[in-house]
Amino acid sequence: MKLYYAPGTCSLASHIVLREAGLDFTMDKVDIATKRSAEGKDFLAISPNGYVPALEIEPGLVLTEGPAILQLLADRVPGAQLAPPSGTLERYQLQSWLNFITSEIHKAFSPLFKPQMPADAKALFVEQLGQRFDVLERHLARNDYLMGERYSIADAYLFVVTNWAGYLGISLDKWTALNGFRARVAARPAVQAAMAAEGLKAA
Ligand SMILES: N[C@@H](CCC(=O)N[C@@H](CS)C(=O)NCC(=O)O)C(=O)O
Repeated sequence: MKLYYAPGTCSLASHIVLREAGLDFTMDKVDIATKRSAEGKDFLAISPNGYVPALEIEPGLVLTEGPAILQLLADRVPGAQLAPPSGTLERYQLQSWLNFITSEIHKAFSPLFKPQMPADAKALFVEQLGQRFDVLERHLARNDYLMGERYSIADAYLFVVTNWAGYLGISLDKWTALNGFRARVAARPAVQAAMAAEGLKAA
């Protein structure tokens, strides 16, 4: 399998899970501005939306969309217990979290990286993020991880998107349970190895 990635972006969640699951993989770094990969590929021919992550499962077979990739990776190695089995209520709960992260958090952060976005629009997204963090805070005050006691692919994804607060100068200090969660995830060897491989500072 080959992961198309850009350092520190949402593709880091897939990278972490590849390592957590102990899968064999290679990586090709994508320049998301030019849509060229380090191996010289035209990324738009691989992933028509031009965004990472994209997972080449085998030559010519590519899966896009982070939450789908994360679930495929978890399902490839059931023994790693990174996602409950398909068809169970727990699996739907995991999908609920993945959807919450992707639509309510990931995509509220995205406009904050755009220089052309007006400051007052950015302030609205920061306010919305704060409301979502309040809900996460209450959940993580009672649970070590999103799914309760067991770490899952949703935790890797939440860790990655909340990491962006640091890049943007948004303080997470008031959300102490969220910070405790982030520290637990940051301490995982797979997370540290993935971040180091992408040239990122430890969270
Ligand atoms: N819906 C996609 C969104 C992926 C996405 O937003 N990727 C960002 C990095 S976090 C990206 O590659 N942006 C570059 C672009 O859109 O041109 C997913 O969930 O996988």
